[in-house]
Amino acid sequence: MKWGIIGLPQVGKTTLFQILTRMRPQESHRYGEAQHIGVVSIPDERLDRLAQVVAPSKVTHATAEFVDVAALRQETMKESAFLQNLRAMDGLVHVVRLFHNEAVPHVHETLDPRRDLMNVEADLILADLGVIENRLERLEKDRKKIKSAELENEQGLLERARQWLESGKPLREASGTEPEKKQLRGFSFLSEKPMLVVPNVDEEQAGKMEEILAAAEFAALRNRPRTRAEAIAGTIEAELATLPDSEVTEFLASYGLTELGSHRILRATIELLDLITFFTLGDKECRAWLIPRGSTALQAAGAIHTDIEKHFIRAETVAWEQFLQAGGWAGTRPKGVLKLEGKEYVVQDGEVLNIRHSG
Ligand SMILES: Nc1nc2c(ncn2[C@@H]2O[C@H](COP(=O)(O)OP(=O)(O)OP(=O)(O)O)[C@@H](O)[C@H]2O)c(=O)[nH]1
Ligand SMILES: [Mg+2]
Repeated sequence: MKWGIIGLPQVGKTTLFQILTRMRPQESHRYGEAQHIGVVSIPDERLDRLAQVVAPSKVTHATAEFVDVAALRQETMKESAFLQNLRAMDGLVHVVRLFHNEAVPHVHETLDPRRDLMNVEADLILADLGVIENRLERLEKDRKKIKSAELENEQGLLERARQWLESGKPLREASGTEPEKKQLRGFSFLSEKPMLVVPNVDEEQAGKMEEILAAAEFAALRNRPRTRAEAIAGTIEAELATLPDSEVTEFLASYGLTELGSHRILRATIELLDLITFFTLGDKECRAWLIPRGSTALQAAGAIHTDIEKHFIRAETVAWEQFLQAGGWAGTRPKGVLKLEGKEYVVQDGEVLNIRHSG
């Protein structure tokens, strides 16, 4: 799971990166000039509780990767390296400035989240239109040389996508058949990626996230497919990221907050990509894994290791609560809560899996 943090200059992208990764940018890897990459361990209380029962040598949470890319500007949107980098992301986090700070001028001088949202979306759409134009030109040439239904289909699909984009709508909201969507995904269009909008608000607004998200420009996002909004108060959360865990709850409460912004954002990214979690619980390692919803037991095995997938025999499954109630693996057997499933079994969120395999 790889997310690119995008937005206009000076809106709090690097601040959000620090909040999520608890890294100061100079500590993180540098790729190119203004880009930071960080891996975030995704908190999951279920795994923590399961691990208490199993007491393994190691507990491994699922992870997400966040990339703090350079600001979207006219110039950067023309750099192919910049665009290529964005195309490699699974989703985009768009930080929108709502905070007041005299010391930090806004590129467009005034605070106007609706305008900023539209401008950034327009940039993504334009970049996609560029890709489509190029591809259509090529197709035109190829079709003069060879007659092929496949090329004809692709041309039709791209022309429809172009029309959609020209009406000002992002591809993530376009409808289409599964094969069409899959074919479009092959182009890694920017406006096709799931989008998490993150309004970055003033300290005084920290306790009023609900009200902020209810404002017209953000409420409108709610009904859009594969789009979410989750606000943060950048300066507060950045300060929190430096505190020991024991002090976090109290600090949050003093601002009227109940949960870390990073937790809310991580949850939203998982939901946007429609992922579910399953657990493997061994004496050596207890671990959480993310897989697409609807994945089979065989695919879950493949997420762990291709060898386990190849030599799959059966999967023993048990819901995480039942595992806790049983007090561990030994307890699951007499209680009869363990189910034996085959390759085609569809894994459910929060299940504990023990994959039996040969070799
Ligand atoms: N008051 C206030 N200032 C903030 C907030 N978030 C960020 N800032 C300040 O705004 C400035 C820009 O923040 P960054 O996180 O560096 O913004 P950025 O989007 O990464 O900026 P560029 O990478 O230069 O485009 C810094 O001086 C931050 O301290 C916030 O929530 N409130
Ligand atoms: Mg930055």
